[in-house]
Amino acid sequence: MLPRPRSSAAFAEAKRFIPGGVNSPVRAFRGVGGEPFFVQRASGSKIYDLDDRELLDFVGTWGPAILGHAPKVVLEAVADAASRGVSFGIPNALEVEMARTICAWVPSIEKVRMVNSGTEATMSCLRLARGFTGRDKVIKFEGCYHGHVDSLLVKAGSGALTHGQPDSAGVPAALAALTITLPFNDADALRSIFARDGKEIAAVIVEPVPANAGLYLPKPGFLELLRELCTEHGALLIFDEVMTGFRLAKGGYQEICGIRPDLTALGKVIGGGLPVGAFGGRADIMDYLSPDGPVYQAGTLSGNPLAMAAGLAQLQELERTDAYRKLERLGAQFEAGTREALLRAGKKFRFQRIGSMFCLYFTEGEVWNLEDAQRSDKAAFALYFHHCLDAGVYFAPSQFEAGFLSLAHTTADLEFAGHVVAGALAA
Ligand code: KE4
Repeated sequence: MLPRPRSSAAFAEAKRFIPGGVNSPVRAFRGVGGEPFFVQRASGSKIYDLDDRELLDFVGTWGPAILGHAPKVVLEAVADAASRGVSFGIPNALEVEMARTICAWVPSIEKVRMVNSGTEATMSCLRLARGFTGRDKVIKFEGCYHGHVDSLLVKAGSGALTHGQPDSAGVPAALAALTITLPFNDADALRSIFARDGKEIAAVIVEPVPANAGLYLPKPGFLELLRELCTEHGALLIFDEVMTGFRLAKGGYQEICGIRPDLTALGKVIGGGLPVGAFGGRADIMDYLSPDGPVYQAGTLSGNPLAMAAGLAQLQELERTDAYRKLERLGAQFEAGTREALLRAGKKFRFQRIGSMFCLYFTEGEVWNLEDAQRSDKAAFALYFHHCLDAGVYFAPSQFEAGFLSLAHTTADLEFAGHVVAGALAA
């Protein structure tokens, strides 16, 4: 690992005041060892660390940077909005424009409410589903991560999985007992749980493309079965599209798979890099929210004008530039480069991709669920990660995270990444 003296000094200082030296656990590099670098600035597909090293970025602040870092359209929109004030706590037109855009882009969303993070979005979906159905039990899938919601920090993915805390301390056993966890893609397990508890289930929450244990895909028919069983038993289907929303298609993965969830959680891309989440769905359900309905949900900075301006500018740019076709082309090029590198190194590791999201698992077997993903060789992944980082390519610092491409990635960037990956695999 190359020395990064300025980042090391900054990290030592950070650890004096911030738990683990980070404001979010996955940033601590515990999944790969070593210390995190500190960012000085970022632009386009590149990040520049405190030691003035340039890094080609495949994390994209965990998904929001779909246009690349500091896109001009977003910076200008934020500056313009800021000139009129940074927060009002009173309705403003930008909130309505964002709500109208989301409802136009995601057909299953008839009404939507803005929040400040993906966690708030999923947490609100859960409370709303329980309030609407009058039921308490929820189903989630092992390895799926829906933010640090008490009810959903049960066999969770992402940082919880990386740090071996999929069942976090501090979550009351009585509450965790209301959360049923099943293996993803296991149709039999799903059928039997609904046969046993169907009338007690308020909702099923799922990442339609789980990307918090690396990246794996739904087997044909699995999400359709989920929709069918929820409808049959009066449970709500919640798609957590915090990561896939506006990333895989204008209408998220639900546009691709053609399944209409009852509620959808959104985040990341929608904020253009500023703190934004949202949740929406059927109007009859959303109208259960305060002030019209009995389910309380609120937020001082929800619909913040700067965040709305940033998010709208990003979404409008995606629509203007035919983004999803370009992102698919970039993804295919990156995949071809990675597969060629694997071939040259004589490695049969599992590369999985959808659109601009990908994961290279250090296992040769297929990966359809958490159990498959955990067969990966984490130590080998850590060596690969640091080899790439030292060579100037930054992948997610955990085997249990997805990687992201942006519209700022160039053909030259991807060719460079291919060479670095080949070197790391051959090391
Ligand atoms: P936030 O509360 O972190 O904005 O969103 C939580 C969340 C909800 N649902 C899905 C599908 C998510 O992927 C996330 C957050 N993703 C992680 C990355 N795997 C955020 C990175 C972090 O925790 O620092």
